[in-house]
Amino acid sequence: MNKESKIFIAGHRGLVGSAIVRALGRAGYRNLMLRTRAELDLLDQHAVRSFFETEKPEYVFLAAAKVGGIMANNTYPADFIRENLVIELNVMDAACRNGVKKLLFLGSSCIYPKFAVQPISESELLTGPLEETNRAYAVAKIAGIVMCQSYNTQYGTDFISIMPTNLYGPNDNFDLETSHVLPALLRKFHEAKKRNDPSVTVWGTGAAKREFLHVDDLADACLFLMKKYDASEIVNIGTGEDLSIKELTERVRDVVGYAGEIVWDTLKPDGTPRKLLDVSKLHALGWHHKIPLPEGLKTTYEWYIAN
Ligand code: GFB
Repeated sequence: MNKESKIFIAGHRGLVGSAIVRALGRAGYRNLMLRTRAELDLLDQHAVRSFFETEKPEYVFLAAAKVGGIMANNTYPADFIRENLVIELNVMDAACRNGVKKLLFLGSSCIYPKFAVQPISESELLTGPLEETNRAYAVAKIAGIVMCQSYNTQYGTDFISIMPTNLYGPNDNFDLETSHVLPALLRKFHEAKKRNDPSVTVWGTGAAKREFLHVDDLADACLFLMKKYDASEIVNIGTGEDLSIKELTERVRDVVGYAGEIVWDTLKPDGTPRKLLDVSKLHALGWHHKIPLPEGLKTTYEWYIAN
């Protein structure tokens, strides 16, 4: 991949895609191909094929996906499996037919079994039952991994799959019903502080543990692996450290500066008890994350206020 290569970032307005665009821009890549949903509907096979035939991208970052937090996944499983399968099928098949040199597919840590051995190494894939709240999404992402591997085997493509842990940062979804926990907490505490609410309600028991990676670190890892990695085996991307939702909640409360109470809504699901990724393969390849959680929380809160 050189500075003039034609690089298509599918999903460039989302949390991950927008971070990849920033990282490519910083690194001097000048030939980025960006299409909004109105310009190119990735669910439309004909449109995707004709885009690849006409524009001939050389490299593809497949960051487009139907994503959401625990409640969105649990409430709209049909949308999650359908849209993700269709996007993967349309983009990967068109990439193969049109000689794309390399494609990077974004998976998710939720592909691993609910009770996977911690920290979760790549070899845990397909060794046990999935977490129920995001089974549909996970199955679609697993299908994406197997598609990459199958196209590599049968057609000699260079499609790589990476599995990021829970992500956060600028351009996240801050909708209280459909977002992930970290943006939801920033917004809940911010609004409660402004309204002088006596308490903030947080979902679940707070006992679940999660690992959080700033999306600018993820984007950096994506560029690194696009250049350095070309095997079919999946690679975990994370920090190697996790904390409980209770600890995260207290940290967010402190960053926002909210003085009221925290109330736990235990009727809401906790989801997977723990999903800490084993990042030894990534470290052995030579990549480490740089943004510590306290710093990432602070800058993401600043971004939220400004935007
Ligand atoms: O971030 P989250 O929705 O995703 O929830 P998952 C993480 C934990 O935070 C759960 C708790 O234990 C939630 O119950 N939580 C507490 C909250 N308060 C809130 C809140 O206000 N909003 C949200 N959303 N959670 C998703 C998967 O699982 O993670 C996706 O459903 C994907 O498929 C993504 O893999 C990375 O980590 O549980």
